Amino acid sequence: MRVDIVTIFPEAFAPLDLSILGRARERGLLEIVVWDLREFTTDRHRQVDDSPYGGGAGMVMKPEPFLAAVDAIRAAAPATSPRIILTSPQGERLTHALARRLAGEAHLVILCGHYEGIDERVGEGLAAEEISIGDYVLTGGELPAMVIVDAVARFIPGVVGDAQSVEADSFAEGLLDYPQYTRPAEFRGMKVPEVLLSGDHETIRRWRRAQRLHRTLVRRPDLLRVEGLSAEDRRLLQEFGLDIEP
Ligand code: 9D3
Repeated sequence: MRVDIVTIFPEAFAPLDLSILGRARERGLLEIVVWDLREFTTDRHRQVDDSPYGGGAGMVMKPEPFLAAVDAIRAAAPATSPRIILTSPQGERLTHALARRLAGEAHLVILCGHYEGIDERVGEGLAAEEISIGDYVLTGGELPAMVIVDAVARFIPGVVGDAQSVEADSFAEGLLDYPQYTRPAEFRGMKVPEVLLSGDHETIRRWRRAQRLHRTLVRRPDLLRVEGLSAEDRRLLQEFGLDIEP
């Protein structure tokens, strides 16, 4: 997959050189090109923003540099027809499902918003889709762009070592993860649950599922389907003393 990112802060994307994404890029599974929006201005002051028509506080990002940047990206990758994404607090919320759909594309272009936002005609002229990463206010679209790349890249075959872990991921199944422990068996008076030391793999499997159900009921009931739990899941919670009122 190829991802082009257009931003006024190209240096903010250094984290994409590290860790799992850095390795995916080295291995050619993921190509990321970061473009400096200011390079696509034509005026002496390299101005990327201007005051809003109709008045009001703050500045709005001008349309021309974004369109010129996308023209340059299309010229650099003429074989693909990229899906164009605008980072925006007004966008569709990024979810596991949306990330997986985006991972099916050969080419994404992400335009990072700043200030009060981007001139509306950018999205219109490019038939772009707007994406938000959640209901909290950030200072710009750079972190959202990196979050989108990270969430999408995990679905590219080979990026995450264990392909099974991608599909078993908590949000794929609509359940949170069970608690994890490693050595030592006792740490500052806190013991690893006995069942995990038992070597009884079937009981461990059922304990872990009960933990996942319990945590999801308590912390994220919104993740559970309207029908609620199956009778079998209820029995599992009871077995480990984790049942809660429906
Ligand atoms: C929604 C608030 N806006 C109304 C006055 C102003 C505004 C605040 C913050 C406009 C842009 C921003 C910068 N945020 C993003 O560009 C952004 C974002 C976010 O703030 N939260 C979650 N996802 C995203 S994607 C882009």
